[in-house]
Amino acid sequence: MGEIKPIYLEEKLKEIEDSGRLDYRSKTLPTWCPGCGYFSIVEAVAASLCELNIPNENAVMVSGIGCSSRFPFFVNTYGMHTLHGRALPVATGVKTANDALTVVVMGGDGDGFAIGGGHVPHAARRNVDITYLLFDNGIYGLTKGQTSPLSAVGFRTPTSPYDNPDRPLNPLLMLLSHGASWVGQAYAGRPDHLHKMITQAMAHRGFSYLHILSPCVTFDKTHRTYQNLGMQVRDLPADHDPSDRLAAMREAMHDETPALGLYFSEERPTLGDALDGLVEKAGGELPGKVAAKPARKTARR
Ligand SMILES: Cc1ncc(C[n+]2csc(CCOP(=O)(O)OP(=O)(O)O)c2C)c(N)n1
Ligand code: SF4
Ligand SMILES: [Mg+2]
Repeated sequence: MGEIKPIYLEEKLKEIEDSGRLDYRSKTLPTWCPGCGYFSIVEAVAASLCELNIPNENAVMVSGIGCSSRFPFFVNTYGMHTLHGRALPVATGVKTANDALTVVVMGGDGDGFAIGGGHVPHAARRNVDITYLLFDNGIYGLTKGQTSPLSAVGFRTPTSPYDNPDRPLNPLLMLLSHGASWVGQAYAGRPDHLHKMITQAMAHRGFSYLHILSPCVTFDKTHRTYQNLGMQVRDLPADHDPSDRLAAMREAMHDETPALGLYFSEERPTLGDALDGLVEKAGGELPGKVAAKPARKTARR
């Protein structure tokens, strides 16, 4: 058995300072409730931007409306806090206008699968080269705890005082069938794994969808709690083949015991590639691509 070492606060603070990831946090501190799962997501995104050495001015965070969608305020990058459910089309425009940018979309389960649900299939099938981080707390947090399309059956909320009778959607299965070229799942209670998954999702060329399970500690005391999720989540089987879409769909069917990890990944032309091809076919000239700023010389980790 390996040696167990205590972690001292001073050492931890020094490690965080030396890592360089604080450069990706803004001076605005998150306004989330203490204990909200979203804190580990902002930490993980900052760590991934740092690890991938993405210049702050080359990254754009685009969100909708919700507690989760406050995210762009808390990172030191460009950001757009758009309309409820409309982050994906805005992000598609940003990426299409300037392919050199790293565009990350974030939002809640209500934002993405209720009001914004119509946009998800199209971003996936067109393989827009952006990353979509879906913060799934199974509830409308910002508006004080109503059911969302991802709420569990039997969940009692202000909009379901006699228990929620509606079967939740299965977002992983949907994204796999819509044609997303990268699909994964992580849990806010496993921050190291979450960070690895976000890094992989951002590094993928094409539409990457990361489903992040995250407790709303204020409005859900019974279902998606740290205690319940801690017992439910498992890793994808070690022999899972992420190039096999059908195998990924079979795994996604086990939504009672959600598996964490990379479900599916494939390389295929992006929307940007298709548009460039279209310009060429029409005999037009491609405008000079805006050059990406060079990555920082050394990763400060
Ligand atoms: C067009 C429109 N409809 C409704 C609302 C009210 N509203 C704001 S956030 C929200 C849902 C938030 O839930 P979710 O997207 O899951 O994010 P969370 O707060 O849980 O992170 C709703 C219904 C709104 N702001 N705009
Ligand atoms: S209401 Fe829920 S989702 Fe919103 S910040 Fe508080 S704990 Fe997080
Ligand atoms: Mg929510």
